Amino acid sequence: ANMFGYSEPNQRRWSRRHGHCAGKTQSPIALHVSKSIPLHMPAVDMIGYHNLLPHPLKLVNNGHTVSITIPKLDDAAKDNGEFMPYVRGAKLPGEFEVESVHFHWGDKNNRGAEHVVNDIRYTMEMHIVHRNKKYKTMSEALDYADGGAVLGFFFNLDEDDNNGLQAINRHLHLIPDANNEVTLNVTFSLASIINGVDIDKFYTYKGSLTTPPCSEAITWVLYPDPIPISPKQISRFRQLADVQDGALVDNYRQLQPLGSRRVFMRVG
Ligand code: BO1
Ligand code: ZN
Repeated sequence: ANMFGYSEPNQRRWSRRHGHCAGKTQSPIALHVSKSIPLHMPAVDMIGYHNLLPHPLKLVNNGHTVSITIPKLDDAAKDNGEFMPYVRGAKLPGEFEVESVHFHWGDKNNRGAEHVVNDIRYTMEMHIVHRNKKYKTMSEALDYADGGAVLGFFFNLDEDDNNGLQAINRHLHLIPDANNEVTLNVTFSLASIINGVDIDKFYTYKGSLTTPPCSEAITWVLYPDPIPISPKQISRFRQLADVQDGALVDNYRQLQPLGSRRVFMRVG
């Protein structure tokens, strides 16, 4: 089983079983406007982000995070003209189809996000995980530097509920323990969750999965403009249980060295 823990001593042991976790291009990192290279590049094209996601959507507590797994389209759906949402543009090396969505959050409001933006550690970070269309499966894609793209979004506390997030949030009580899953009967769009974010403003760099196997296969795109989440909504995440029946909180990896990499920031 892919067991791993987020305590500091546990994170230091990840590379024993997963050698890539000790690599030189790991994620997450600290992002700074003053340390980034301004670049004229197109924004990310998010194609089909307004479409309702295909059925049956599954919401899973896997003990490390809450993940929305998006089913592959069958031939009938494809014949019907349906397609998976995908992204291209910016510095993405190809077209990337959406695979899943998951979250990283804290036990306290001042932590939870994986990337740190201009010295701010936000309350939560959402990852929309995509696979390069030239690879058939995510596990195949993770063997290649151009295999994956993750769009990262940050959340900060606001008194009002975030309506877009409610489609997920109101089902969290149905998956209290590790390995619980529920099929969502209501569907929703990716655009509804990121509604309001300025998608023209982002950082991008080459990095890795932030969990074992830490594959160095990811083009990261991070949107610094945070999305609101209410105290009640974040408390639902914090009430979930992890693999060892403790609270599933602080599921974020320590910052990794930038090394010789460069971070780019879009300028119009
Ligand atoms: S993250 O976005 O860097 N936190 C991240 C971390 C781990 C994965 C994805 C994103 N894991 C992979 C699994 C695959 C699975 C895929 C899509 O997620 O290794 O087996 O297909 O859900
Ligand atoms: Zn993640």
